[in-house]
Amino acid sequence: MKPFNVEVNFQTGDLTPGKKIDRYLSGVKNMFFDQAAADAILQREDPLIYQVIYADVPEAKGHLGNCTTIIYPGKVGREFYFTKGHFHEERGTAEIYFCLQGKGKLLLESTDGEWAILDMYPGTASYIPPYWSHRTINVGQEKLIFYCVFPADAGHDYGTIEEIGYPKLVVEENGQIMVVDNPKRRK
Ligand code: M6P
Ligand code: ZN
Repeated sequence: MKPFNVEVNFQTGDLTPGKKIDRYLSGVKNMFFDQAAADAILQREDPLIYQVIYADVPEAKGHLGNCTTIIYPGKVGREFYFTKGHFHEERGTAEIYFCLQGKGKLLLESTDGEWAILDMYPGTASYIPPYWSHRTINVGQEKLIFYCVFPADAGHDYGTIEEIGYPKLVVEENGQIMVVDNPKRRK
């Protein structure tokens, strides 16, 4: 394999050349707290919630996967748009998120059940240690754009989060961004 460049556009989040994955509400609906609010939106439209654009890197040991993520501004009920969130299949692998645009929160939970939340704004480089699941949330009015680097063979495990959810929700209450308990959390 030969060295190569990709070009990252800090304003749009485009990564070229790259492979784009679009996540629409219909595909991530079950992750949101307020299912009635999600259904009401889906009656009218199926909004694009986020996109991930991956550089073409082999998913093999020794390589570094990298991508941009663009989360659109919006809410389902009171809950801000977010990524599904995942553990790495290979639990002992870390990741770095470097924020390029917008205002976000990074919600994390470890396999020990400890949780944490970090602010994301242009210039923050968030370190996600091994054994911590991670979800990003756009709490701003603009797109949230960040660049990620991870061991290319880390893999995504969505099942655990789909099953038990996160202990916290990030919602808007009286115009304020609030981190509240998730009443639907299973564990
Ligand atoms: C970041 C990385 C990607 C991940 C994406 C979206 O860009 O962690 O590996 O796919 O966020 O998050 P999710 O896969 O949880 O939807
Ligand atoms: Zn990850």
